[in-house]
Amino acid sequence: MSVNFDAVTGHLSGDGVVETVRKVKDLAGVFRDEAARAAMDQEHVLYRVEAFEPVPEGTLGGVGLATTYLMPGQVGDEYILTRGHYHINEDRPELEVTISGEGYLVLMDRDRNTHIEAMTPGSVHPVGLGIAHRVANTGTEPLVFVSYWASETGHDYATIREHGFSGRVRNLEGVPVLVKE
Ligand code: PAN
Ligand code: ZN
Repeated sequence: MSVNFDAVTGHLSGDGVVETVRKVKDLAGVFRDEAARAAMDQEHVLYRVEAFEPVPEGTLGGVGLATTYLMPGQVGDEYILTRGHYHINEDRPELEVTISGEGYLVLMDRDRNTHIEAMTPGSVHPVGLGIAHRVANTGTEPLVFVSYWASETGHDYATIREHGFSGRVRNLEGVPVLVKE
């Protein structure tokens, strides 16, 4: 079984690649300014993910690979971002590789300490054990990055949906800043 990965664009293609589209309507409650999100075109696409998982999620035996295309822009003064998650198996790490664009990887440990790492073309970011992760696009072009994780990892979205991150990447007078909450 194989698929094709375009190392220049990040595009994954072939049988077995699954595309997921996340629109404004899918990210209710994710941004600090929910009223601003609610006032936007609900069909506007915030990000797309092309994923290749050679074995079903949650089972042993494969490495997942996904390209995320995160759109530029803001909701209120907060940069457009991915929902973010912990891994269900806390002893499973991840790797993020930036293809193009610019932004920040937002990392939060179980004690809710949050920090950011700048993502620029070619930057490689290990996501350590038990670390929630999301990405914010602070540039003017799509931020494209590739993620790798073990198939048995599993994704926990509920914890972040309920508690969020302890910091948000916001545009303060033209400068992206991690603002602690
Ligand atoms: C990534 C993410 C992708 C979309 O492939 O799943 O960037 O973000 P959300 O899944 O938080 O909506 C990854 O972290 N995989 O484990
Ligand atoms: Zn992940």
